[in-house]
Amino acid sequence: MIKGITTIRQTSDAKEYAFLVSIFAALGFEQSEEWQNGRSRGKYFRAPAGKLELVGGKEKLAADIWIEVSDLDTVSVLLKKQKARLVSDIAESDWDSRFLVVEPAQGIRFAFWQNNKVKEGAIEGGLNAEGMRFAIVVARWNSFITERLLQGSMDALRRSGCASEHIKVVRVPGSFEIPSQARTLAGTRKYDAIITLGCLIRGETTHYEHIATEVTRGIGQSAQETGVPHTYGVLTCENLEQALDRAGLKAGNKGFEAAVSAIEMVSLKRKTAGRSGTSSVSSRTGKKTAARKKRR
Ligand code: RBF
Repeated sequence: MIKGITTIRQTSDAKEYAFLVSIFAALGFEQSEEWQNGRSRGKYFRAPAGKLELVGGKEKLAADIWIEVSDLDTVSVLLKKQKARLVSDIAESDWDSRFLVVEPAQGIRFAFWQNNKVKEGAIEGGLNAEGMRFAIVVARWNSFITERLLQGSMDALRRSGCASEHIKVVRVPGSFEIPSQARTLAGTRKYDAIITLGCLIRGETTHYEHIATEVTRGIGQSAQETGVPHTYGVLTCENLEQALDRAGLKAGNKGFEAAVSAIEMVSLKRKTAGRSGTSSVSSRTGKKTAARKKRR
């Protein structure tokens, strides 16, 4: 009998209508064609699921439309980019979630929220690097940037519990040389993951695209051939300013992020690789497994 729920908000003028449409489009909602009749127009935005929730008690609700998302941080960034008025930025709720409230038009409020609990049945890697071994391949070209990426990676590994003696840093001349060295290191089976760091700047490099493509492909190929996780911290930037941003200023440090991803991938591999897992080094002890010994 019941088929669906639609909630409608009436905007006050064409400008407000266009603004709200642009926000919901930017957030990635599935949207319909616009309908029009003599007096009005409208467009709907569809979410994968909907429900009607009744609440009792005295708590004052922050909004009457609650949109559940998988990545609240990105929603916050997108809303700010769109210059939508945030009533309150991300805060913890007392029901194991985080939420923010936005009022992009006078009197029209939405709360976006994300459940803190990992979905049941989903497997994710952890971020404890104790006992893990990493190799970091770093290009000397644009060392002003790549050394900062390296500092970021070391910082992430140490903070996550990786012992300094379990981190091997290997320098290569430029980004083009990263894949072959990564492949060599992965082949030794001494490392749980390989972190690759480099910096290509379009302004300086006539054949920028070719190098970037080759480096990316080569690193991916090494990961696939060896089954050893490789993470990608090779910046491909338009200019030095952009590179500086990504090496520790505005946009975070991509070396740090590459190291965190490496830890997560090692942990994930330990959880998901079955008996036929491609690694022939015991992920926990670093000792050769029976399968490896047999092959020799
Ligand atoms: N390596 C980088 O890591 N980043 C660069 O921006 C970069 N630009 C280059 C520009 C030219 C014209 C050339 C010839 C090389 C460049 N390289 C760069 C070095 C390259 O990755 C490699 O180390 C050398 O070509 C030696 O094989």
